[in-house]
Amino acid sequence: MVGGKFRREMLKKAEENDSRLILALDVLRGPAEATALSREIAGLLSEVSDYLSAVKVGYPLVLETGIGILREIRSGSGLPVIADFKIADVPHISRKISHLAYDAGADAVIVHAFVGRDSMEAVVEVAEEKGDRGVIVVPNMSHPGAEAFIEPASERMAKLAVDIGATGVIGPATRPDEVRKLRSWVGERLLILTPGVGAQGAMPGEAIKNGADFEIVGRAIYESEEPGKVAKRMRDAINEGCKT
Ligand code: OMP
Repeated sequence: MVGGKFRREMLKKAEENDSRLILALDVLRGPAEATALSREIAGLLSEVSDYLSAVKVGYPLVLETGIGILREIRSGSGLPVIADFKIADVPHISRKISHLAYDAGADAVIVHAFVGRDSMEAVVEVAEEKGDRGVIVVPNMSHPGAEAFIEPASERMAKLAVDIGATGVIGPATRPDEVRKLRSWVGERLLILTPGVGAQGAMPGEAIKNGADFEIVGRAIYESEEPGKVAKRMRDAINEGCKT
C-alpha cells in the first residue's frame, strides 16, 4: 500500500489537534495578487490550522493562484496538503499531473477510479518514486448526480482501489449508507475521506459513525465571517456526532 508517510503525518496531526476535520480550500475571497494572496491565506490558516488534520486544495484555487500555493499552504499551516486534481486521464498524462503536484509539495493527490487500473497505477508508481506520497481514489461522490453512473459501479471501483494499493478513498458524507458499504469493500487499511458536510447538507460526525476516518468541509468554513470559530465548532461537532 502506498502513502504510509502521508497517512502517518495526517493521523499525527489528527491526534495533536484532536481533529478528524479536513479543510477544503477551493477559492479565494480576495484578489489573487501576490501580497494580498499571501495575507489572505496566511490569515485564514492562522485561524483554522489548530482545528484541522489536513488541507485539501481544489482546482479553482490552483488555477487562480498557481501551483506554488500548495507549498505555501503546507508551510503556512504545517499540515499535510492533498492536491484535489481529481486526475482522470490516460496513464502518461495522469503520471505527469501527479508528478507536478508532488513536486509542488502535495503530500497526496486525488485520482478518479472510473479511468481504470492503468491510469491509477501510473499515479501509484509516481507516488512511490516521490517517497511514499498518498493516492486517494474516488469510487463515489457526494452530489446527487453521482447516483446515475458512479454509484452503481462504486463497489468495483472501491475494490480496484484496494487492488492497486491506494492510500484511501473518497466517500459521500451525504449518503452515510454508502460510506458503510465502502468500509465493507475496502477493509480497515484504507482511509475513507468524506466530503459533503455543511454546505451539502451532511451532519458532522455522521460519516465517521458509519465507518469514515475524516470529514471534509469547505464553504461552511471558508465562506464564514469567523472561520476559526466555525472550524473549531465543526471539529467539536464531528467529535461529538461520531460518539452518539
Ligand atoms: P463544500 O461543499 O464547500 O464543503 O466542499 C466540498 C469539497 O469536497 C470540494 O472541494 C469538492 O471538490 C470536494 N468533493 C465533494 O464535494 N464531493 C465529492 O464527491 C468529492 C470531493 C473531493 O474529491 O474532495
